[in-house]
Amino acid sequence: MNIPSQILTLLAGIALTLISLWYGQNHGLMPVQASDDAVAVDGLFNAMMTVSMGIFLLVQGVLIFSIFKFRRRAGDETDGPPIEGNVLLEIVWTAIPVVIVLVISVYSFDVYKSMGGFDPEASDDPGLVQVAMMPDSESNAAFNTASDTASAPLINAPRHHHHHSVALGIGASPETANKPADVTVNVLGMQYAWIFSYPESGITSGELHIPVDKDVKLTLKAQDVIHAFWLPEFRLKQDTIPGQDSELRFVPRRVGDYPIVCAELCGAYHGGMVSRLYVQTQEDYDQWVQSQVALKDSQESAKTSTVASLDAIADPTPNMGDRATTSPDPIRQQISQKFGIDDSLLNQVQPATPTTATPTTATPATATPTTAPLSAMHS
Ligand SMILES: [Cu+2]
Repeated sequence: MNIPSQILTLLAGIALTLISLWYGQNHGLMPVQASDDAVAVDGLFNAMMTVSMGIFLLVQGVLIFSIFKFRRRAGDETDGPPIEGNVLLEIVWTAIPVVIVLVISVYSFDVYKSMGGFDPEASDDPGLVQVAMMPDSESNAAFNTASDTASAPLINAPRHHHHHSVALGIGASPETANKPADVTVNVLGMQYAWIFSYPESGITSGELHIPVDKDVKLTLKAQDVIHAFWLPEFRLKQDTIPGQDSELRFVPRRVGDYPIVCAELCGAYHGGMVSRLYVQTQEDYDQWVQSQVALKDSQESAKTSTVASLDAIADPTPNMGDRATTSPDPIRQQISQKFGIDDSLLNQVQPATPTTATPTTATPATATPTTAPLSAMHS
């Protein structure tokens, strides 16, 4: 049975297409999709993988086929035929990549737009900014004399409209445009940590918690050098730049915890600049916020008592008369006199025994931590 070469070529083309289409969907190179942005980005990535696989198989297939088909036979000492150029072939293999690149550019533009990359809040109109940044003296003067006076306000107008800090990054998607985000978190990148603060509840955390299926806006700042806030499972990455805010706005779609990575070599411990993102149900998220608020309150009261204790220790006016009256314990009185330690300090280390203590000194430091050392000092 002799199959014509056209049929064989057609079959090879069909096989190549099917393998490429399958591989484009099953390459397994991406982590889970935790946001709508991830689905959109993966669509683009899979399309590029499909095309790449097709080209790879075509080129390698022709190469391997030629190695066998056109190999030197035994006893053949002749030169190959002198082939010089083929205009049609040149046109075809230039046109195909041009079409591929154009399609991918339009597709990627569309994906970027759907993610919110062209949100006016997030990425400002660069044309207006450039005009506003032109040097006053020469360029504007030249521009003004060359054009009619009506166009002059157009040049100067952007300067007044861009006093607010211009954000970079992924902003509101076309669906969420003109709507405030459900949750806003301020992200501060520093050598070598991410700090997350929640303006609504006033809490600060080293890990990021957000509720699932909610429109989340992260405002990104950098304290020292450029970092990059990268959420691989969300297909989102944005530089944080000192002095210029950037933004990431997205909707988490999958409950779970995910790595947060710094993707900009920012110093010696850049590799350790990792944190976790917890996407939680609304109930779990609310519970976490409440626990953090409670933690913050308890930390603040502890801080206050520590400050009061430190104030008492730092008080530079020990009084001999007071010491005698507030220190009836003879042993402590001896220590106090011998080493010149104020008795109120000894009181903190070892409260006076109940039998000998007077009411003013017997107040245990733990009962009312904010006032006990002070009252002992000033009694
Ligand atoms: Cu970093």
